[in-house]
Amino acid sequence: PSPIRLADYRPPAWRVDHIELEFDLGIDASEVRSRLQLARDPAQDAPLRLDGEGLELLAIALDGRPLDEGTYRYRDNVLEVDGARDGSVLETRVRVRPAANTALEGLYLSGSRERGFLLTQCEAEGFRHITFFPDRPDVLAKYTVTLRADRARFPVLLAGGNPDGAGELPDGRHWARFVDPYPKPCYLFALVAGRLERIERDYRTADGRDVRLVIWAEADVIDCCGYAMDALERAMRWDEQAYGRNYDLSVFHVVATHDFNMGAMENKGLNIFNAKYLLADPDTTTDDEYRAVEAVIGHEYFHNWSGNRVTCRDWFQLSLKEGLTVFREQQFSADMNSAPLKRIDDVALLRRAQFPEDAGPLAHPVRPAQYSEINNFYTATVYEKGSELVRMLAGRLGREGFRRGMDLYFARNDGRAATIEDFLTALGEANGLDLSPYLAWYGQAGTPRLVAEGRHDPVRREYALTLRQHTPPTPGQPDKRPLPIPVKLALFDPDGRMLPLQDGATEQVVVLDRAEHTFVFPGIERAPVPSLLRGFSAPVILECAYAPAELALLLTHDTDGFNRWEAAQQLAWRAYAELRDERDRAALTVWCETLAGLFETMKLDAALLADLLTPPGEVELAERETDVDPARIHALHQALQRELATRIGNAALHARYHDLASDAAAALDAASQARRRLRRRVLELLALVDTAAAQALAAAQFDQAATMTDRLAALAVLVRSAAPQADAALAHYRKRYDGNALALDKWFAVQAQLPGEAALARVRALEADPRFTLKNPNRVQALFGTWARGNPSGFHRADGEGYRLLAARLAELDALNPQVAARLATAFNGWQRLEPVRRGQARAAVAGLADRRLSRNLAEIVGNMLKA
Ligand code: B3K
Ligand code: ZN
Repeated sequence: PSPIRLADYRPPAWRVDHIELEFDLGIDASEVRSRLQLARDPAQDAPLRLDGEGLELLAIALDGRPLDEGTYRYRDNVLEVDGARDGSVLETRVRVRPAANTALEGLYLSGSRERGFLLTQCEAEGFRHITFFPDRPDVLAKYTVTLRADRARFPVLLAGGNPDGAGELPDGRHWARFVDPYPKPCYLFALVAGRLERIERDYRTADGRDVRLVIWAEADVIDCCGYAMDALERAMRWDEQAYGRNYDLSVFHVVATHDFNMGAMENKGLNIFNAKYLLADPDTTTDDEYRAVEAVIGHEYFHNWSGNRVTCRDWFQLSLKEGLTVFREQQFSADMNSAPLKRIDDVALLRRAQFPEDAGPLAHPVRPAQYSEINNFYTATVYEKGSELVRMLAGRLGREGFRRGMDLYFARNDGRAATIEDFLTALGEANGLDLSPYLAWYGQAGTPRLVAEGRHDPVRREYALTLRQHTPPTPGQPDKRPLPIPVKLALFDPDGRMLPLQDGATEQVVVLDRAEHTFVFPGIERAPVPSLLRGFSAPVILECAYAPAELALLLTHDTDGFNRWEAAQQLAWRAYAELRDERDRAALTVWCETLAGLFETMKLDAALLADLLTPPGEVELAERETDVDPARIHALHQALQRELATRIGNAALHARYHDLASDAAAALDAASQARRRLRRRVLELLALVDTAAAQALAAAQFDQAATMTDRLAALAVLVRSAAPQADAALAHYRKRYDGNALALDKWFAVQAQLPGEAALARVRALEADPRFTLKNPNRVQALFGTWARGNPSGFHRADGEGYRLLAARLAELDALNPQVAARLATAFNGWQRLEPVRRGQARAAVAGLADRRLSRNLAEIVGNMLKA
């Protein structure tokens, strides 16, 4: 199939101003009647064409008259109708089959036939699996939705919008109607029907609207929804205060399902969540997961303005809603928790997930120019790099300027399907600035390299900082242009004090908007140490020839928490390279000494210390190498951390572990979470230098843990260090949590992290476990995702067995759920940079897949993988 191109965009020839939908719901078969009020674009002369996939057409009428065969055609997923005029009404009746829908797109069944419930997922193009419609985001319609079903089997009936009546029908059936006053694209349509429990809360918006908040879940997990409800209320208040955005319907529903292709979905008035990002209780939820629930609750809620009230003109503009909403979510999380820790987490994620994507065969711009399957473009680039672009713009405008710009953006585009140009124009106009140079960031793939070189002139008492940029070529984009790169910086004197710059300020932003430029700072007496790209002010790779002692100075004295961590990362990176190349240990020594010093002082926040003590992971280390050998990287990564643990010393590690362990309460406050984070890190380090003792501590911690955070941390140490206590702990865990899907996912995932050769046999054993199924995306991610995407030494075997197993499962999975298969296939990203033996094996496995009959989703990923 030929790709869809941004350059080919045309406005819709036919709009739908109003749609009435009626559902007669059943597990095996559901009937959908639709009534479309059509409007024609007078400037275009195209026949009426509607999207529809896998629909069984039962009846069709135009302007009240049934259509004769020959006046309409349904083929190749398009329904073409003759004789439609501006103002015509098209009615169709179709049958769909929810229980047979394993792709989890359109109308499907979550859970078992006997007890499960029905729900929909439409973004990006699922609505065409429900009824005939122009399935594109620039067709905005008002929805009236009526649901009918058996009352005993489907006591709860929900759709987006405000409730507009409900009642009884003959034969034990009932109905409910919902009207959404806000025009929306069809990807935001949703319904839910089945046996669900609820928790509720009343909320009054800042502008005085009373809203009923309802979270729905199956009976066995309804007690785990309270945390999400609190988080929702925090998110709503935050959006009122930070952006002046109020909620706009009288109800807000959130529903939890265990069967979901991604994290959650922002359907208007009826958010649907993967249970993983909604349910939370101390017995099954880790601290990181609590924060993820809060973040995703915020993310989907914030979409109500950035995505729903203002939506995207076409799917190329996806980052208009996703990058912006991730940015808003990150701000929210930073305000609710710790801003520097949040920044560290976000940048670590960017480096782990987005940088490799941007450097490999799947690289694409934040606004892609073409796609074959849009679901393949819900990527770290569109989301996380997209957020970084918004962050640069926000930094450029300052807090108030950005708020002014956002106010104008929302006011001007409310009820519209907008573009990234609309966004930049509003931000710029509100501030009297031309932001169009930043558009280049949206169109150019690849991570820019920023090279910094400082020169101090003691005679002129000047510091000259030369910045250069270049971006390596990416598939289809051999030549790159310079981009505007905002570099937030400070200068430190050799004693670790910040020097005054312009107007006495100690921090300044310079923008490199060409290939090279030198910035001169006057009045600098002694050679300073520059703290560059503070807070990670641009998504680039900084190359600066710091001496190890200079990085140690920043690690110790920088006032920017993020840059302290960054200095530790840079030191660790060099220390790693020294070990790898068997060179002198200058950086290694400084890294160990400085961190050991910080470890002793006890002054640092425990969570920041835990992060400082964590070097870049194996995926990030591989990122900077050619002829990658993941087994060797794993060994060096362990050796690197062993050096650090040795320098800190057994005694200090034991002492700190016991000090932290004395507080075993389950409290969720920041200080308790920070202690648990550091305790985990200390236990991991201890396992490298005093293994048997660490394993005994881990076993005891596992038995006595008051939180899942402590329990899972202990279990991970036991499993990964192949402890004699590991099997008993796994068996105990398995028994305790049998029947708890989310806890069992962690049981699969922790074993999929087994390093090295042992992983494959374990993965094989686990896929034969009766609790494993390819039909559940969370389970697939827990086992195969963790192994293939998060455990390089376990997946990348020199004998190629890992690649062959994954390829075989991808083929099976693709027949069930193409979206999940395509995402898992990205595990092969980076295969070209493997050492020759593994490279040959990986290529053969990917090529073997490409020879099969694949979904459009998987075919595109595999094809791109082989093209570059
Ligand atoms: N908008 C959805 C993602 C839909 C993915 C479709 N394959 C969740 C989110 O980003 O909020
Ligand atoms: Zn989103």
